[in-house]
Amino acid sequence: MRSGFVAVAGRPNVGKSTLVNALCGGKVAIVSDKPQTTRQRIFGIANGDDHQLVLVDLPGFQRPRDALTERMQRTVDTSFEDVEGVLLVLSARERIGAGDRFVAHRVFSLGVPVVIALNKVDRLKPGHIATQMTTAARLGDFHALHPVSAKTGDGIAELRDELLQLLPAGPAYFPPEQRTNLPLELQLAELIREKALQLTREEVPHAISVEVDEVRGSVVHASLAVETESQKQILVGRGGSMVKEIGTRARPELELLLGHPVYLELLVKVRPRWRRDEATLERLGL
Ligand SMILES: Nc1nc2c(ncn2[C@@H]2O[C@H](COP(=O)(O)OP(=O)(O)OP(=O)(O)O)[C@@H](O)[C@H]2O)c(=O)[nH]1
Ligand SMILES: [Mg+2]
Repeated sequence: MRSGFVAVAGRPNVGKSTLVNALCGGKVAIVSDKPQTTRQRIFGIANGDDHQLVLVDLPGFQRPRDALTERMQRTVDTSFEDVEGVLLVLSARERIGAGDRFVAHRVFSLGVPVVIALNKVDRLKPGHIATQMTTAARLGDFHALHPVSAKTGDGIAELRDELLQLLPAGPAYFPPEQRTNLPLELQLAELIREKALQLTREEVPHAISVEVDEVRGSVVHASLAVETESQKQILVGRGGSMVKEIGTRARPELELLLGHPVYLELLVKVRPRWRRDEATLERLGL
């Protein structure tokens, strides 16, 4: 049996969570086209007959602006201990630049193997991919470099095999049926937040937090908090249309996770400056 942890690092929005889901063969982390989607450390546990690979999905590297983003960056900074390697994720769709070099500088100094995933190569011309691979290769003394598409699955099996090679002999840290470390209520809250992120833009996605207040039988009570009255109006939508749509999109995924039909009750409220409130952040598990 081989087992161990591999941290997943990179700038916001490069596709770390999509990649973790693809490598685990199932959804453990929520995904959106907005940066700073992932706010906490999420394990994606990939089991095989003779291995257990625990991918540690992380927030993107960022310069903290408030208590929330400070906590997010602290999570990143403290998650590189006791890992067998780091998966450094880059987006092939964007210029590999200063932000990536900043992350690279940090992960290449850890003294563990760094595997680079050049993600989002789908629909890119081979010549462009080759150029991006050359740039990526200059980031540091990498162990391996894989062009992949977390979206189409291209290159994922090869990347997974590469990561398995990093694992030493060891026990399974989690029971085989466990997919992630997040408690069930946090998983439910995250799925709801994902739908809210998909449907909002500009500053609104960053101001949303979701808490599951109660799961009683088939009824799930959850509240979405934003920071201002105008954000609340956006999230509620005309005649409640927005919050209704969030519920419609979230419900099938909650049902899949819980394994039974769900009646979802969503409440939208204003919690001024929650991103600066340590007690609230603590309660949200951030
Ligand atoms: N075309 C394409 N898009 C991708 C691919 N992987 C991820 N994406 C998209 O990139 C966006 C960001 O994906 P995430 O997985 O949330 O990115 P992340 O790095 O976890 O982002 P943060 O948690 O905010 O740091 C989403 O819109 C994904 O659908 C890919 O291989 N190809
Ligand atoms: Mg993420």
